[in-house]
Amino acid sequence: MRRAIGLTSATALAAWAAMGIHVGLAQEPDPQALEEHRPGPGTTYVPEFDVMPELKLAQPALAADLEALGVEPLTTDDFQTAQTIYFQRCAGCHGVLRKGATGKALTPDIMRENGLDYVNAFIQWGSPGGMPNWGSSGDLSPEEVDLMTRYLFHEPPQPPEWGLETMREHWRVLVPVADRPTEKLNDLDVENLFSVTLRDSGEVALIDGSTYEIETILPTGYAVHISRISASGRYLYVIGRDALVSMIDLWMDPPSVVAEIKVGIEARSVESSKAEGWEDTYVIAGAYWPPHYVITDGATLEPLKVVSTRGYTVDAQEFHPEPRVAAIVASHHSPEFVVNVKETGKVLLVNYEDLSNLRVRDIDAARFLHDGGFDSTGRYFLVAANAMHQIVVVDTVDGALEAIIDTGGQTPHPGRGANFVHPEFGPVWATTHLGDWTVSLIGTDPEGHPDQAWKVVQMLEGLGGGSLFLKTHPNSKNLWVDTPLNPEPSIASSVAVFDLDNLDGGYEEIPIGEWSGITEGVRRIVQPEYNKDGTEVWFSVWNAQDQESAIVVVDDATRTLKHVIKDPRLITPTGKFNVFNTINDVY
Ligand code: DHE
Repeated sequence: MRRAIGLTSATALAAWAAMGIHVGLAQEPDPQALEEHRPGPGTTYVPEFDVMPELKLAQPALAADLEALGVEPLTTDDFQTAQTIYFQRCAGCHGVLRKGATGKALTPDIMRENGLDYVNAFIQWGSPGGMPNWGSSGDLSPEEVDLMTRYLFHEPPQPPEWGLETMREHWRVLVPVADRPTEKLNDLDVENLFSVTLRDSGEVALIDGSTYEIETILPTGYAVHISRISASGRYLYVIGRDALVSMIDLWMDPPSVVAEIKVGIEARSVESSKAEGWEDTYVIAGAYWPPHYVITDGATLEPLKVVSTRGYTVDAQEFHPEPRVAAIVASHHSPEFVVNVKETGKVLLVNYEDLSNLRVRDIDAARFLHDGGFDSTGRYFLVAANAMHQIVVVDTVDGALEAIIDTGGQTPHPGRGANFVHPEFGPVWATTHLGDWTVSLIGTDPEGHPDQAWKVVQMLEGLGGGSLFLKTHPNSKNLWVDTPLNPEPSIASSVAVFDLDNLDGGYEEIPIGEWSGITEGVRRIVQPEYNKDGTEVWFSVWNAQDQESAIVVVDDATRTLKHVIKDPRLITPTGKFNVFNTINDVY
């Protein structure tokens, strides 16, 4: 018989009280405390392992004394269900191997020290440290809370590694280089093409920036995360969450996938070499699992070099078994990729001149690096250490840490950020925040404006928390900021726009969701992206898979609706990448 885990037992209440939460006479936390622990944008916007839940991982052997501890063994079905829930909800913070990341380590030895009821209370009620209240919020049923409690007392399953040989087995050249066109065969204005992620259908749409026509829709990996373009502008590389990199030849008529490689099990980043003399030579992809990056041939995606990111954290200098690769960018100045490693907090400058004698400059930054972009000169790379509420600045010319800045807001999330010249403080780079309504402007000109360099020179107040991306363009006087994860639907479906000449004047709220003409769904508005000339800004209206979505094109100068792109094939559009702006890091 399974032992019921009593949440109102003395142990559970002690656990809750130990977390510093008021426990009322009814033996349940008061509603206000509970509300503070609801999963919010900050706690739910963490890596989800979408592909791993599907894996049939071997169930580790059972510890002999588990039953004596009151933990009923898991059946094979229970194990698979718990594994799915764990990878979807927990692994992002606690790690695939449960050794801890932004969340605490959850290994069976620690569970045993805490005891069954304590662990159960944690999952049920959450904690002031940021653990969401999965049970009392209704996200997990009582049976699932019980199941997850028991799961944590079992050894974690070990997902497979993914070496060069496995990669080669998952590498396909669909159109060999010799069979590809020697000149552009289509009449597309490639520089003003947009590559649009159709998240839930596992495709990208290529949309003409002038006619708004969907030129083609191509099958890719699942939920492509980003698109990057080779320096020549010919090849488009996309990476799915399932770590499948697809290489699209934009010279073909229509543009087609010419090569594919699966570089691991879970991934988010891909980039192409951009330095002079190295245009289109290499592609790099970074994985969440296994924790590594891979350099491939730029024309065929043949895997050439796999490098693990396992190692020691920047602060405590403790070993971390699964440091995920977050943002990767290519330096335009030198033959280097800038690789950001989340859990160790290191920025790696990977010099690709000699892959057999790889030179990697290992820069101590801050933990949990996520997303970022260059300043307007392309010399400095700015990346969010989001859980530390900091921005790290790396000088890619000197190859050294330049600064670590407290942004003043909660959980910076810049995307690639936004560069413009502030009327008072000179060149700045902006980040929005996931955890509050602020936008921070950081001075980026150490020579011309030394007093402002690497300082937050101004903070703007936007629509609300749950903001992910912001964008401007050198030809624009606007700064657009989205709020797709705000819990209030009217805010999630609107954006804020600031006048760069009058930043103190506050924002104008633009109801993009309403402009789309779509009446169903939350209509989350995500990721502003400019056309090549900087005269239009495009927004995704991101609804659920079975609901209508769209792309809304706004005239930048007048801030008025210009066009709505609707098509039944536009399923869950999220990221959009204009070819010219992406190659040249214009943002
Ligand atoms: Fe992203 C960029 C990781 C959720 C849309 N996202 C990035 C980057 C990383 C990352 C590491 C930087 C890549 C680079 O520059 O090389 N994203 C993650 C996560 O771990 C997270 C939090 C959860 C997950 O499991 O993936 C996550 N991201 C999302 C979403 O839910 C979004 C809104 C929709 C989606 O498609 O999944 C989303 N992420 C994006 C977009 C970019 C991005 C559109 C690129 C923005 C840009 O302008 O460069």
